[in-house]
Amino acid sequence: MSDLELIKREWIARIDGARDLAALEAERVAALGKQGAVTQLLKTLGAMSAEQRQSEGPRIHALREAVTEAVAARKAALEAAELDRRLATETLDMTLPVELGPQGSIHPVSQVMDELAEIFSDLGFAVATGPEIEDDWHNFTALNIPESHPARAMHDTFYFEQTDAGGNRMLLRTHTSPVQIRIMQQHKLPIYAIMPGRTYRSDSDATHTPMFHQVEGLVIDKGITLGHLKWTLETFLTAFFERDDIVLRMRPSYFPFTEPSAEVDVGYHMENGRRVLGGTEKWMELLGSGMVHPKVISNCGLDPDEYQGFAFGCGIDRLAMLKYGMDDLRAFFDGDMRWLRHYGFAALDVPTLSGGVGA
Ligand code: 2U9
Repeated sequence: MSDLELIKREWIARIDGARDLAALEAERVAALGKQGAVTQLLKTLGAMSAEQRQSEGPRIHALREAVTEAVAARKAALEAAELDRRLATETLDMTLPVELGPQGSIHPVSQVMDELAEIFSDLGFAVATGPEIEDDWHNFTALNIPESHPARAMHDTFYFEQTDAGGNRMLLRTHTSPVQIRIMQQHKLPIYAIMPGRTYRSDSDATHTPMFHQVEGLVIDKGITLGHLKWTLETFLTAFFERDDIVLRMRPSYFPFTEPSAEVDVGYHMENGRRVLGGTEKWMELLGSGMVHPKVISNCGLDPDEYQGFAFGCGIDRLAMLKYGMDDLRAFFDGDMRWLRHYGFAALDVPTLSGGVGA
């Protein structure tokens, strides 16, 4: 056996005997590094005669190749063994509970909607919803707002390119009232329902956002009077604000869909610079309301001489601000985690009348 063959066997034995990646790297440097034994042998080629180089050159290069291959093979074997070891020892128990607590929270608007549903279902009202993309008839005409009516301009409506069957452009509903129209058209009487939901108007400042939330209420039955309306609103606001001293004041007003119409003010006072509802010291406007206009009742195929009703409307975002003390409506829709953590509610904080709706 030639010297080079002996050297090769010796290095391959050393490389195969390396117990881990660090030991293997040390052998690689000892053989193939700048000062390594195999590298030194390669350097001897420079001092050889041309004939010697021709015979020794390929043998020494073959030695370097064999040693390089041995290092790569050993490295692959050691890495595979290391992976097997980790796979055998590192386990992930998928049945373990996640350590983090719940991260999300209930948005105040959702919380108020739940509170409204709780209060009104206790009074025998259903909760109804309907489409946010509406046609002209359901959003305006049926509500006694014909095409030339100035109230249309006041609604700052978002229109679509598409038209309804009558050639009118479809729109984003400007109030939840079209839901009431659809319910009345079904003729399942009497009707006791609230309609909470998203509404849209092209308006934006500290107290207006292009999308906002409204709740409207509708009662259609026989013998309904303004007295029923006032009692319903008082009972609702007393439960919602969790106070016994809520006082309402109704002022004559005008809405095309109600006759007579009344704006409803609620008494409040100041506590530590904050408006607190209750008492009769100061007044703020909170709701719009009235007796459903006979034309609206007949537009839905009902006889206004037989059926009467009342309706009211209120901003849900405003109710949330008054109850929970926020002062800028725009923050409601920013998705800021700090705001949501501060004003949000725990997922299991379901409002109940017995626990106090906002408990
Ligand atoms: C039908 C008949 C009558 C709903 C009503 C109001 C008065 C009202 C505003 C309050 C603040 C909307 O969010 S707001 O800008 N609403 O003042 N809404 S009566 O009357 C109806 C609705 C449907 C069929």
